[in-house]
Amino acid sequence: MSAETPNVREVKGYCGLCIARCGTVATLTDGRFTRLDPDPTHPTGAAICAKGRAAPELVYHKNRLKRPLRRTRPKGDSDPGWEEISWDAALDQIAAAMRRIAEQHGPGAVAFSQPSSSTTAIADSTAYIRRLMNAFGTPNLVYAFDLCGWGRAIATRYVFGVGTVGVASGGAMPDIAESGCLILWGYNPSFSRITHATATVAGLKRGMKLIVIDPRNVGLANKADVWLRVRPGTDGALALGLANIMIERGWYDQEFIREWSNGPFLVRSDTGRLLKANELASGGGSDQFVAWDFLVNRAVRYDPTEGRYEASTKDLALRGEYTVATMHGSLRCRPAFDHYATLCKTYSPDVIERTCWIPPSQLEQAAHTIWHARPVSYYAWSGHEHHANATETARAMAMFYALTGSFDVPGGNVLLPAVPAGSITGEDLPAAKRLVPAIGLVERPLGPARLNNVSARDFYGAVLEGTPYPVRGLIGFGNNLLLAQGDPVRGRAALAALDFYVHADLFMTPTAALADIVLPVASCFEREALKIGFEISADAQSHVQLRQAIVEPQGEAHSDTDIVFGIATRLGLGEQFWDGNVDASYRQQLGPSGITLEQLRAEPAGLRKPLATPYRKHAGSDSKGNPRGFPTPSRKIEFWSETFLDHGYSAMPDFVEPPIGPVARPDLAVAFPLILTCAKPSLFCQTQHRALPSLRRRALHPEIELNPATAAARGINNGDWVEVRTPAGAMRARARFSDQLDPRVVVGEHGWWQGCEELGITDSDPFAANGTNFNLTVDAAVRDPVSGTPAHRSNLCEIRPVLAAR
Ligand SMILES: Nc1nc2c(c(=O)[nH]1)N[C@H]1C(S)=C(S)[C@@H](COP(=O)(O)OP(=O)(O)OC[C@H]3O[C@@H](n4cnc5c(=O)[nH]c(N)nc54)[C@H](O)[C@@H]3O)O[C@H]1N2
Ligand SMILES: Nc1nc2c(c(=O)[nH]1)N[C@H]1C(S)=C(S)[C@@H](COP(=O)(O)OP(=O)(O)OC[C@H]3O[C@@H](n4cnc5c(=O)[nH]c(N)nc54)[C@H](O)[C@@H]3O)O[C@H]1N2
Ligand code: SF4
Ligand SMILES: [Mo]
Repeated sequence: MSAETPNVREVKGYCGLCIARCGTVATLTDGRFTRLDPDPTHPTGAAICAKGRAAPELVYHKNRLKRPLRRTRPKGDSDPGWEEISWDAALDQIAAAMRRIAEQHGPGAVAFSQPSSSTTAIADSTAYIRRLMNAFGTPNLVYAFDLCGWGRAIATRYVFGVGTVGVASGGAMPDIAESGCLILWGYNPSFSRITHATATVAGLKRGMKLIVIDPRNVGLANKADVWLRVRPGTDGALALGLANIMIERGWYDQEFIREWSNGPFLVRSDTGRLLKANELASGGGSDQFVAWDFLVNRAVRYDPTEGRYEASTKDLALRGEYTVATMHGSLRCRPAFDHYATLCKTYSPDVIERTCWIPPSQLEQAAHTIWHARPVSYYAWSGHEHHANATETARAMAMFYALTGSFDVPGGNVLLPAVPAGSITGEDLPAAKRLVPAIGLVERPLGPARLNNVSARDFYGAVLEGTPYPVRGLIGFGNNLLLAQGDPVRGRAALAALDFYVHADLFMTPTAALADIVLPVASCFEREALKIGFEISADAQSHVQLRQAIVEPQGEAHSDTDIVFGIATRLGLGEQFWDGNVDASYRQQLGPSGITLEQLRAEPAGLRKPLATPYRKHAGSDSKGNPRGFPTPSRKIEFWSETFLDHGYSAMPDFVEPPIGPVARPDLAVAFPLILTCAKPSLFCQTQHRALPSLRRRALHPEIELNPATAAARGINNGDWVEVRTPAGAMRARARFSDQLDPRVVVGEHGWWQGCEELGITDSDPFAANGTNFNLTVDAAVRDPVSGTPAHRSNLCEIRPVLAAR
């Protein structure tokens, strides 16, 4: 080839930078990664975003970490005195520190951390990180799960037994292609998951109805049939209010509720607990529930082990009050659904108008559209997940959704099929059977700690106060705690107080800067990864791909997977890590699929393993010939949760006002009259990517969106720097006017700290009130009682103009 003709090569793969995982074609020019484009033949390859297009800038950025570094000066010193060390030395020191801490305090005193896989490529390695934790013997994984995943994927399990959204956890995804009506609830896929946005636009073209529930008119809101401009933090009330209209109008699938929910179960009016069959005068099992047949006026027993009633379900009462003959005499009882309907009734349209700031006509229009345009699907994300009432909001949404009867039908939220795959997370390893309870489990037994996930605040408590037991070490795979979480000052103190902290990342961040050892990580374009299923549809789920490394890692960077294997080997756990052979781990995962590693290597674009989608799987039979039902204690969708009651929570998801809000704290609202919420930017992922000039040029500084009238009352012009102050702290941002926003609400952005040298912007101090760290304004002590989710949204604030940023 002559010097003038560049050697151009294209490599198919997918972009790992965010949850969309877009199918891509990378161009290499003379061996250098120069472009990323969509791969239209890929199930997620219709388009890519600006961040994806900036991938070469990310890969070759001069601030990338390139060699392992060791701190030589004390934490707290403004200069850490980073010294380059070899990988061997780094891994030896990590293993030695882990052993030392485990000997002194037990392996649970070594916590791990990772970033969210929705905002990074850590999904390449999460199963290996979990396996290392299980092999070593610690349950404590610190990450933003309480803020991201809990609401949509786990809280809803207390209703459906499965997540209603988020297939990664086996949840039911919106089948947008077949939906009659889609609800985007506090979710803006135009910015955050373009694969869902393109599917929505295609749906709108064929006449699908769209409901957007968001304080902002953003993304697809202006194309929606109904845009509900909800007051931040009141989505739980809205879900109950929508359900109220649907129940009042008879717009709900009674047959489905009767057959597949625990709505018919009788609740004793004296104790407020579900009536059990062994309490009946006619007798029955202590684990059996009781419903009422209103035609023949008698109690009907239900056996959850078989998932069957003793008689036909067609006349089971959902409403009303009945007198039941029991061992203790006559008892008044009402079906659980009657309790739910009564709760919903307290959220009448005028209450919703006062609570959520949504006019009755719009509420009615939304309920009407939802019922008449079935099948309905929905996806709810950060808009409802970042509040101190996230769990009950998610449950209320799930119950409202159950009314539509669209669960697991074509066009509803569907439990998509998956290519069979082997698990490698290592729950069966010897040390995994002896784990101490994860931090936070005792305080919140139904929360994320149940799945061995630890919130930042609880982790800080374990380090600083030794509660519930001391944590002395942190093995960090990314995660930018000090920018992503509230209480950054306390977080800094906790990280500095650790006996040992290693952090693996692409860039030096304020969080990484507190580590003893920093490891350079290869970006997803510099490493291989296996992905089985692409989540958004049955077709996407059938796609299996071994993503190739497009270029060599920068400097001495390694993949997170290699780092896990390196640590495991040094700890003497190599045998539990396929003797260090990553390929063998791929083979174990692929085993049940029938696809071989060789086939995948030969086909970088990926392979399809065609999958059929059975619907209404709850109506199918289990191995004993019983109706499969739902994986809840009652095998039914639970409108009434005895599990919640047993743990001191309410059986039904009543709405609780945001703890720092105008209704709960009118005293604070005097000095802080505005409601502060936030949203993700389209050009960056969370706290990342501000150093990439092509992106930063388009968004130089954080913004705070506010109504022009709100600004005028405070002498603020569009573009002015302002101070945003809450009872917890302050930050600065530039005013951006939006006349569609309620004048009582302002919307900020988090994640700003990183400079961009090419544009002359320096890093900002994440701990200074005149800096740009939104999470200084968050009081992380304000938390959801079930999940510990801190209220990053629906805070109170005041805004005033300031002369300059800093
Ligand atoms: N106020 C406010 N706070 C929020 C949110 C909000 O909307 N508002 N959002 C919340 C949500 S939803 C989430 S998920 C969290 C996110 O918080 P985190 O999960 O901490 O995610 P990021 O802040 O994006 O930081 C990711 C870090 O991982 C690094 N990284 C990227 N890719 C890799 C990789 O492949 N390997 C390794 N080892 N490191 C990598 C990045 O360089 C970066 O330092 O923040 C939460 N905090
Ligand atoms: N470009 C980009 N893509 C991303 C990310 C990113 O940072 N940037 N992060 C990834 C991650 S980890 C996540 S979690 C997802 C998040 O994806 P989304 O959930 O779409 O993220 P947000 O923009 O934080 O929140 C969605 C909407 O909630 C609205 N909102 C704010 N408060 C409320 C409220 O009280 N109620 C309701 N109903 N709505 C409210 C906001 O105005 C916003 O439009 O995106 C993923 N993809
Ligand atoms: S939306 Fe952008 S960042 Fe996310 S996977 Fe697609 S191209 Fe990558
Ligand atoms: Mo997230």
